[in-house]
Amino acid sequence: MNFIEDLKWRGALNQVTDEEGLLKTMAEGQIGAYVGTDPTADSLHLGHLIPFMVLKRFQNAGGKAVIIVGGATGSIGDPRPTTERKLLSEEQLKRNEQGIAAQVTKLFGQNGTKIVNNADWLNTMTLPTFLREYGKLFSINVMLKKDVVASRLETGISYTEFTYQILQAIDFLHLYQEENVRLEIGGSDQWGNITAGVDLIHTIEGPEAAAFGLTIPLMTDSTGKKFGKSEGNAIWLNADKTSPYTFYQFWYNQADADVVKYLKYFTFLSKEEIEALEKEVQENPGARLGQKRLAEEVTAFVHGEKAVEEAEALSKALFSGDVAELTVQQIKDVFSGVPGFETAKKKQNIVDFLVAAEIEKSKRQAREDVTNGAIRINGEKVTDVETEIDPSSAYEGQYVLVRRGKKKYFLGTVK
Ligand code: 545
Repeated sequence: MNFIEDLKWRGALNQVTDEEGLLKTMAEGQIGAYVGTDPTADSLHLGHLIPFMVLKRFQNAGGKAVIIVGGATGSIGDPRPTTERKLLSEEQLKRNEQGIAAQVTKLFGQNGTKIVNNADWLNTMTLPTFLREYGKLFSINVMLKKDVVASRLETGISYTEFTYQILQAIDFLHLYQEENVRLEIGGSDQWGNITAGVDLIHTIEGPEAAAFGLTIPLMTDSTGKKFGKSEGNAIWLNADKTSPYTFYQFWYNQADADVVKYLKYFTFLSKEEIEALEKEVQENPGARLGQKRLAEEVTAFVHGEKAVEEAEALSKALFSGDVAELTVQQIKDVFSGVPGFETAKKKQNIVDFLVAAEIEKSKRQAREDVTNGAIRINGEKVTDVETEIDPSSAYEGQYVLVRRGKKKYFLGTVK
């Protein structure tokens, strides 16, 4: 399968400006492709990962990968379909730039990937140059027809955001001229900006110039919901914002109906490997082999092999109830974002404690669960209803971890 056929099979191709031309150009010799990202946050999340994965596939197919961190474009703001953005402060931009650059460096390693900042050529351009050399080549009539701009004509759009597409187009031209970049890749929301670049290159370099654009569809899950959130929170690529354990679990918990789709889209496994997993999922869904492989592959890509081992060890500990040795950091990672309860430092009777924490609805139910051996405190089974528990006896006195039944954990913060 060639690059495009592979993307189609993976469901990762939305639009491409000239499929035949692109494949022909790729066959003629090594070319570059680029993905741009604006430093509007200090970390990427899963929604942003997709074009980078396609860029990686392009690299694996023999191409050269170039990434723009948009110091200049980020200071302007790509118009959203709804409302005007707030300008970011210089400080914020710098901080975000560093975060994003570190992340893409980690994803791509040093193997020939070029990471550049468009501030290097856009911030030094004078206004007359901009207007004479580029502005003159853009038709307002065409610019107004771009989807995002059109959708903002009702609600309003500033001159600044309206101009954004020209900046992104200049970037493509710059990389075309300086880095042999022939293809720009982005999510489907980037089609208007990408085609602005292709058009600019054709105007300046001639209609036959080999410049192409490719977009990727927005991912949805089997219920039609926007993909990439867990309990309403975005899944970030930065380990300080979403722990590798939470990241791993996010993938592990995907539905059978989605897992093959995600294996195609988010891993570098081959068609044969994915088809074998598909069979496994159909024949033995309970084993969750597809989900396990998905979690391992994506976690390894984003956080490294070691993070996979740690996430799996932690999952095992939680599953078996063997939690006494967990560190405070591991507890924070596992339970961040999960509702918990607060408890006082003082010793408490187990039954009263369970009811006060709202783990049990009534004292009667609490007694029954304790007697039946369904309750564990910090990994240890408590079966005597007269037990006095000391909430600050483990985890540096900060937490008490309760398990009810086989799976359900509750985290108490000791106040
Ligand atoms: C800038 C200069 C270029 C080419 C592209 C750009 C950025 C582009 C854009 N892209 C999005 C983005 O989001 C912010 C990231 C937060 C840290 O705005 N104009 O920068 C997203 N992009 C990835 C995908 C996207 C897109 O990073 O393309 O479609 C999301 O999946 O929205 O010369």
